Amino acid sequence: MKRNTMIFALILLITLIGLMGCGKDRQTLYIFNWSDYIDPTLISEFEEANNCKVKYSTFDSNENMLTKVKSSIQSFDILFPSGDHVSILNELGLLEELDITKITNFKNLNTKLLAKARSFDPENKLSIPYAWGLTGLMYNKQFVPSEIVASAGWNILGDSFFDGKNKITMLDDAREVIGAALIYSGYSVNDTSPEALEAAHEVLKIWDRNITQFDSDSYKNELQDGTTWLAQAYNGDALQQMAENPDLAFILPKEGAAMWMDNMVMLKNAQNKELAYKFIDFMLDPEISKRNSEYIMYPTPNIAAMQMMDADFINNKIINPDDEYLDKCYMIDFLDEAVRSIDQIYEDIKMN
Ligand code: SPD
Repeated sequence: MKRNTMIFALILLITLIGLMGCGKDRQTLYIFNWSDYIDPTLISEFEEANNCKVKYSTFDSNENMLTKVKSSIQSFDILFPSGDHVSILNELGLLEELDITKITNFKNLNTKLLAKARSFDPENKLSIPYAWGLTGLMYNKQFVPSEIVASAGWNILGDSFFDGKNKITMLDDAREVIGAALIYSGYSVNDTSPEALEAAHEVLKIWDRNITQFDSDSYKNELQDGTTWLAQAYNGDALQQMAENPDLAFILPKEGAAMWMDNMVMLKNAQNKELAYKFIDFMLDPEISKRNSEYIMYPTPNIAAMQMMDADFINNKIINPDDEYLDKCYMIDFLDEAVRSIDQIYEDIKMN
C-alpha cells in the first residue's frame, strides 16, 4: 500500500513537471485584427509550427481598435491598423520600430505599394502592408434592382426608392462616411477645405433620412435576411458574403471610391516580440499569403503571392478594378488635426 502510494506520487510529480515544462515552452502571441480578415487554418498552422498559442481578437473599426489599445490593461503584440491609423498609433508613441532583417520575406512585398505606404510610414519601418481594398455598396437583388444602383452611384443612398423604408446602413467609420459624400460631391476623401466639407455635410443630411445605422459588422447578416437592403461595405467583405448568397451584389460606384491599406504593426510594449516577428514573416511567405488572400478575398501587397494567384482572382473587377476606375479612387491619408472637422460632421450626422 505504502509502495503504491509512493509510485502514484512519483507519477503525479513527473506529470506535473512535464505539464509545467510545456507551459513554459508554449508562449502566447496576442493578435488584434479586423473581423473576417484571416484564414483561421493559418493560425493553427502557425501555432503548431512554433509550439505556441495565439490569442486572437477582432475589431470592426479603426476607432474601436484604438480605444481598446489605449485603454486595455492586457496589451497586444500585433495589430492590423489602416494606414492613417499607423500614423495615429505612432504619434501616440505606441509602435515598435521593426528590425526588417528579422523579416526575411519582406523582399516579397510590392515596392510600388511600399512607396504608397511611405505616406503614413515614411521609412517603411513601422508597418508591414497586409491587404488593400476599396469601399463601395453591397445590396440584396431581391429588394433593390441593380440598374438603379448602377445609375445613381453614391447618391443611391439618398434615392427616393428608399424613402420611408429604413433599409440602408453606412459603415461606422467617419473617414468612410464623409469620404463617400466627398467623392459624390467631386472632392477627394482627404479634402478638408470648408467648401468640400460643407458640400459633403449637406449631402449627408439628405442621405441620413434613409440611413438606419452606422455599423461595420451586423449589416452582413441583415443583408441576408432583408433587415437591410443596401449597405456601404468593403469589397472583400462583400465578396465573402456573395460567395454564400447569390442574391447579394456589390458595386463600386461610378464616381469613384475610398481606397485603403491595412498593415501589421508591433506594439512597443509587446510581450513577445520574437514570436511576433515570426508571425509577420509567416504571413509574408508567398504560399501562405496567397492562401490567405484567396480566403479573405482582398488583394495582398505580396507580389510573390499575387504572381501565383488564379486568373479568377486577378480578373475579378471587384478585387482588381481597371486603371481607369482606380484613377477615380483616393487613398485615405493621415490628416492629423484636420481630421477633427471630419469627426465633427460625423458626430453631427449620427446624433441628428
Ligand atoms: N473585414 C476586413 C475589413 C477591412 C477594412 N479595412 C479598413 C478600412 C478603412 N476604412
